[in-house]
Amino acid sequence: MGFLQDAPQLPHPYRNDRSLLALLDRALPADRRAALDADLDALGDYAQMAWRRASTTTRRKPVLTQWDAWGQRVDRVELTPAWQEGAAITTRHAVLAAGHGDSEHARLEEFARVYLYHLASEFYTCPLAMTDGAATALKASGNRWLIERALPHFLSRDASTFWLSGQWMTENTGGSDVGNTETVAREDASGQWRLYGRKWFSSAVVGEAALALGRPEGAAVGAAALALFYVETMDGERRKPELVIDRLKDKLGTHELPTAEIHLEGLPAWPLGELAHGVRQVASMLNVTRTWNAVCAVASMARAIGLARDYAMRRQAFGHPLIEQPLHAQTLADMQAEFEAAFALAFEIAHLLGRVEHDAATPQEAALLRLLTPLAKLWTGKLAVKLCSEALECFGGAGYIEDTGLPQLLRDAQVYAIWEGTTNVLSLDSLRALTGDSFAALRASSAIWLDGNDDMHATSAIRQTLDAAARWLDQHAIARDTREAGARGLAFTLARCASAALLARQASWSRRHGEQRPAAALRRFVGHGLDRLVTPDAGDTALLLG
Ligand code: MFK
Repeated sequence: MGFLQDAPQLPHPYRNDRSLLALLDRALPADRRAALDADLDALGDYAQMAWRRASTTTRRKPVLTQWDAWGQRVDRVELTPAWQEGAAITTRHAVLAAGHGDSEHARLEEFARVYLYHLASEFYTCPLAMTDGAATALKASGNRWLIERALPHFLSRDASTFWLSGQWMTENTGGSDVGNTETVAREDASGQWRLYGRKWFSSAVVGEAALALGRPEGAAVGAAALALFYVETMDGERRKPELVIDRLKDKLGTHELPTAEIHLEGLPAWPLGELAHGVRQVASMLNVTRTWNAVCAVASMARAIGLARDYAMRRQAFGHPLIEQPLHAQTLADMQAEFEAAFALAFEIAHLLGRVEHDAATPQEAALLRLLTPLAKLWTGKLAVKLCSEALECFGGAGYIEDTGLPQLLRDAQVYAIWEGTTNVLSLDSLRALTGDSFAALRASSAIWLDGNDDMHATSAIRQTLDAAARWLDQHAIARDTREAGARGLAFTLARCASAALLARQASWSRRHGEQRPAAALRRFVGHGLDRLVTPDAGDTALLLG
């Protein structure tokens, strides 16, 4: 019995999350903060229930049944209990609807819910993210008919009328290079557009609608000629026959999420706007789903660290609890500092998104949001893998054993760096953003966030690293290859600087309220270094790959 160990317990994800509590206390007016409490508390309860349920039941995957016993094509997908509860939890706690309220704080209030719901939902948040993105893209399109038809469903607070929407972009010819999309849009004799093609990753196949890219028949090749269409997938209780599910994917993680390969065989479709520039039209959706990605990545970090910390207080080794062992405590604190910085960045883009959408933002903040969105997505995606891996190690061998529920954290985290644009695609997107005023906006905003901060070492490290980034951008202004090869290093550097400056803002506020932890997180995070700039050497790259 010597090796019998206490299982880690999940601390209440809302009541015990000091980063979330401090953020909401700082950023929200008191009345809005108070109004949010009940939903967040309930979502925290649900997360604890889901963790206990997962620990005591055999995990299941969705099952696709393509044919019934009598030879009818049915394409029925059986879902896990968390997925079956998804619409009820989402609508009861206004997870999506909150983000489309009439306040500049709406997005922050939405993403606080998302953060708490994400892991308990078993990645039901993936189609929720796309539904949110679809709602945003529809609003941006100004297409009154589609807005009136779909938005009441997407933002419903009633499970019986709630619809999920997908985002059908990826094809086996295209992947990240969406311009290679082969799906064709044809107008039939009645003037109805119909889509024909194959979508290779569809994560909302159980939804009722989707936004899909297609090339109007006869249009030119390339991304600019693609158009963005709205489709519906159901005819009453039955899936439309023009939508065929070929199979569910067998993935490394996110097993409860039924990601499918599908065929469109003349599925009726409605263009959102002009019959071109679909990528530009879908960009507002991508920036929303990338925000979800960042917030969900920090939710995974919080879960991994929360469990590792709890376990460190229970597990005795070498005569002491792990938490009292200096190197273990150091490791956990290092993880906590990185997490707090990532948390600050992810929620800053959430809050900024709401400010921009409600015309409460300055032009500087709008430019800043355009840059911080890819930075937050790419950096939190990578960090989630690193921290979940480190957290598993904190459990020793138990972290490698499936029925502890811990390996799933790492497997699932790997997806954050891939979907919604890989680290490299997002690094190149941040270069795209830097062609505007966004770097100047980052410097000016950082100066504001650092105002009143008394950690002179952190302040000077952030300023010096931003100066170094500015020099790097100047040096590589012309040489496109070097700039692209170094884009990842630049992106990590800017993400770390922005996060540090945001932590400094939180530290100043928290110190005034008697809380020293964010200041310690800032010191530790800056101590890990901010500068990740590289000067690529094309000759060495060729030698290494030759
Ligand atoms: C639990 C968390 C939930 C998360 C949800 C998970 C859902 C998972 C499902 C998926 O994974 S869906 C697939 C995800 N796929 C991608 O994210 C695509 C990756 N590729 C890119 O992001 C490319 O950068 C992109 C296709 C968007 C653009 O590449 P292109 O074809 O080279 O386009 P181009 O010419 O650079 O840009 C076209 C226009 O869009 C330009 O505007 P203009 O036409 O006015 O010049 C760009 O400025 C604009 N644009 C591109 N990205 C933008 C943007 N505008 C604003 N924001 C952006 N991010």
